[in-house]
Amino acid sequence: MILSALHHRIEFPRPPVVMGILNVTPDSFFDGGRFAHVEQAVEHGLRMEAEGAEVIDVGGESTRPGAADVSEEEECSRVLPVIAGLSARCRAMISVDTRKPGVARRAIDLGACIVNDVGAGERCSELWPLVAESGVGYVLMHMQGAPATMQQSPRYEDVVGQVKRFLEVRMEGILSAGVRSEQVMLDVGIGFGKRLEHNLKLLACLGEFKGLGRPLVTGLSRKSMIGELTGAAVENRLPGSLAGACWAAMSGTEILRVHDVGETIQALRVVEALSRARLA
Ligand code: HH2
Repeated sequence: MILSALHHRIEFPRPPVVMGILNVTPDSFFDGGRFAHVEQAVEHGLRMEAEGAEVIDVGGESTRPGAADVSEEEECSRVLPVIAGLSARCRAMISVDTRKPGVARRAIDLGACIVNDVGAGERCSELWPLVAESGVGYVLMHMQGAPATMQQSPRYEDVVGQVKRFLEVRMEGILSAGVRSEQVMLDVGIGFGKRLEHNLKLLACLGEFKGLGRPLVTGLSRKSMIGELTGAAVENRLPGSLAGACWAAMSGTEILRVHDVGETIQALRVVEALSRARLA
């Protein structure tokens, strides 16, 4: 399976790609406000690259439950200088975590080669043609509802079946908008309009999404499901995040979206060595 994002090409199977999270927001649930200055943010991106991140995911709008919308101009003013600074200095792929076609377009002009669309294709009529014409990679993530209200009463009859069907239908839409399947990654959207039981079921059944034939992105780093399971506050959720990352890797996730790059890579190395030893 090939992932193609502008001039980058990754061939799977191989050990998971680590996508380092770089939020330049005042209010992200873990790193909000930590990288308020462009230089600090760029340095953090370079640090994650040095630790082994192959993708740096730059976000300018928090999508934590209850988060307020941010205007396009505000989002651009947060992410674009950081993307420009990173593209001048880092070799990792730069991803822009945005739901807005206008932000995505300007980020691509400055060197972003992946659009991470947690909006689940809600603005697909503008976003998908942009992805098709530019050749960037595209993460299609499932979300029920919108960040402001998504955790109020998420409901599913069959969460795995419904999320799978959603991703299948959206994949068809993407392809008919002219995007090549090699550009697409899929994400079940842990925590986006889902209760703990839904998140657990999706993670337990990640293998069922392998049949969709595209690389899976999984993001559970420090999320509230870990707090619900352990009682740990967000700053103490690294052990739970590492356990979740190892589980996702063993279930076949190709790309892991994490805050703690060096620690995750160390954990993944152990999983990889054990998987190899089992086959030897
Ligand atoms: N989770 C968050 C943001 N973007 N993108 C993908 N593809 N998958 C995810 O699970 C995902 C995502 C939320 O986490 P974070 O960026 O750390 O927080 P916030 O939304 O508060 O900025």
